[in-house]
Amino acid sequence: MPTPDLLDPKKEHSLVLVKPDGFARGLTGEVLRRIEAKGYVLKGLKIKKATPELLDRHYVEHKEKHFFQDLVDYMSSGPVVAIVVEGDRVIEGVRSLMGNTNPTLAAPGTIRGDLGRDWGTGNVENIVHGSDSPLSAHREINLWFPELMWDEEADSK
Ligand code: DAT
Ligand code: MG
Repeated sequence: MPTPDLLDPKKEHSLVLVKPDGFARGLTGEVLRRIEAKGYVLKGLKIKKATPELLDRHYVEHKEKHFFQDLVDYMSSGPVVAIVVEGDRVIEGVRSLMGNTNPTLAAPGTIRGDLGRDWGTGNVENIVHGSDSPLSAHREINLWFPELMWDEEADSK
């Protein structure tokens, strides 16, 4: 059994980030409020200034995209709030709460739809990140919260 401060691997988790624009605009509480109001449980929370190295690994699937450099510059421009959220189908649920990647297309009622600003030239700001699959969530939580990860290999020895 995992000890209480480690994540229970039988439960679903998502890695959420309040990005530098969200943090700077004082929207951390608003993002947390929506997550908690939905019934999800917070399992980890920290403020962190992400290094380009961490972001390189976090956004590895976007390395070849045209917007990658803008994305890394923006994500390392100020502190982010990193959160581990737990709940049934939380990965899908947080994606629903966030809304479309592009804030202009995101539906009203979603975080990006209500609070995100239009993507002007070179602007990639959209307030929040949420893991898009169990595999990504595992990889991302390992990057941002290694101290919460249950070492399955060590446990089976
Ligand atoms: P999401 O954050 O909804 O999972 P994603 O993983 O496709 O979206 O992209 C990661 C981030 O990269 C996204 O939050 C903002 C930026 N981004 C994505 N597509 C973009 C585009 N076409 N132009 C500029 N930035 C983009
Ligand atoms: Mg993504």
